[in-house]
Parts: sequence; C-alpha cells; structure tokens
Amino acid sequence: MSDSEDEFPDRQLKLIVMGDGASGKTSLCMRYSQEQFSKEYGQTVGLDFYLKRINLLGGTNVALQVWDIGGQTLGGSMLDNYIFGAHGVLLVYDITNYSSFENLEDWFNAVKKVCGTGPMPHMALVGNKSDLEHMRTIKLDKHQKFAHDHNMSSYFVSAKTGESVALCFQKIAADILQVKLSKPEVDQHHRVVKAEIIDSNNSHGAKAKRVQLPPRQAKSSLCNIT
Ligand code: G3D
Ligand code: MG
Repeated sequence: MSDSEDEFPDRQLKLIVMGDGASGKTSLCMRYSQEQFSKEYGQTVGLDFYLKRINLLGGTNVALQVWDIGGQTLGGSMLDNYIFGAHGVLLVYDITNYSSFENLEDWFNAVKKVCGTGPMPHMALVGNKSDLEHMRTIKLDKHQKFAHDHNMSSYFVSAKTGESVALCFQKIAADILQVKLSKPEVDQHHRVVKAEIIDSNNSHGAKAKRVQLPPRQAKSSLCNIT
C-alpha cells in the first residue's frame, strides 16, 4: 500500500465491538489489530479505539475504526454515543458462558434504540473462544437461531488462536460495502497503521491505541450505512 493510500482511504467504517465483560472483546481487537493475544489486558475502562487499513477486491482501501466498548457500559450514558454512526456492530459472547449469550438481546436492543426507526448497522453475531469447543454451553442451533431472528451475520472465532478473527472483520467490512472477497484477500496479512496510548490507566501494553472521544464527535454521523 502506498503512502497516499494510507492517507486517503476510499472508505472509512466504524465497527463497534459489544458484549458482556470477559467475552473477549479486547482480546479480539488486539488479535485483529496487533496480531497478538495476551492474558494481561485487564478490564476495559471506557473505550478502546483501534484503526486498521485493509484492501478489498477491486482495490478499495478501507480504514476500519474498531471501537472496543467495556462490558460495564450497557445502560451507561455514553453507550448511545458510541453506537451512533456505526456501520457495523459485533455482538460478542463467550461460547462457554451462557449468560454472555443471554445478554446479547440487551446489547442488540441498545443498538436498536439508538437507531430508532432508521436503518440498523450491519449486525454480526460473534461466538468467541472457539478453542474451548469442548466447554461450549451454547448449542450451535441457539446461535444460529439468534443470528437468523435478528438478521445478523454469524461467526465463530478464537482470539486466543486467531482462528477466523481477521476473516470475521474482513467479511463484515465487505458485506457493509457490498464487495466480494477473493481467497487471497481472505488470507492476506493486514497491518496496523496507528497505535498510541492516551490513557495512563491502559494496561493493554504499549501497542494498543486508546482514544476517548468526546460525545459530540462520536455523534457526528448518522446511523446509516453510507
Ligand atoms: P473483554 O474485553 O470482553 O472483557 P477480555 O474480555 O478480552 O479481557 O478477555 C476476558 C478473558 O477471556 C481473558 O482471560 C482472556 O484471556 C480470555 N479470552 C479472550 N478470548 C479468548 C479466546 O478466544 N479463548 C480463550 N480460551 N480465552 C480467551 P482472563 O483469564 O484474563 O480472565
Ligand atoms: Mg475489555
């Protein structure tokens, strides 16, 4: 990718990663953006924000903004601001933790409330910790029914092993932009463009980018897929 492509992506997409605490949201984001997994992320306080650039079929350069929302913010006053303007939402649960799955309805409704009568963003159901398949407590048909009933795309990933993580984000971006993925694109290695820390409480390691956006900035776009 050239420098000019870095500066001028064709499209910018905002993806929100939501779900209960400990479902693996931060691990997923770190796996995708930094290609690493650590057991030392700690609880997310507020919001972590990652930026990653990818190329899709036909040379579309996409800047993906990935927002990692702390599980503790469901019902919190900031959540609506975070959701506002999202092109895609990943509802993440832990396949070994039934309540993380049950609570997805509440997370889904939080998005619905923000969108009101307008269009919903692309919604993706993400069962994380697929490396713990032997400890699965949510049957496959329950997962599929939820995805079907809520008109969501569906994924199983492991932040720990990295299985299907990049593919999940890439497919979601491609679905939103209505482009198809070729196999080399699916396999391609993505790189992180920016990384910095602005929160001294950050325990995610030196490469994580954490940005706390003011509510007005977060509300600057509509809940439409544009
Ligand atoms: P959160 O951001 O949703 O709160 P975290 O979740 O990313 O902090 O992860 C919560 C715990 O789940 C962490 O373990 C983390 O290592 C673990 N985890 C995340 N993703 C996976 C995965 O794909 N597989 C497995 N086996 N574990 C995962 P601790 O022990 O620190 O609580
Ligand atoms: Mg977290």
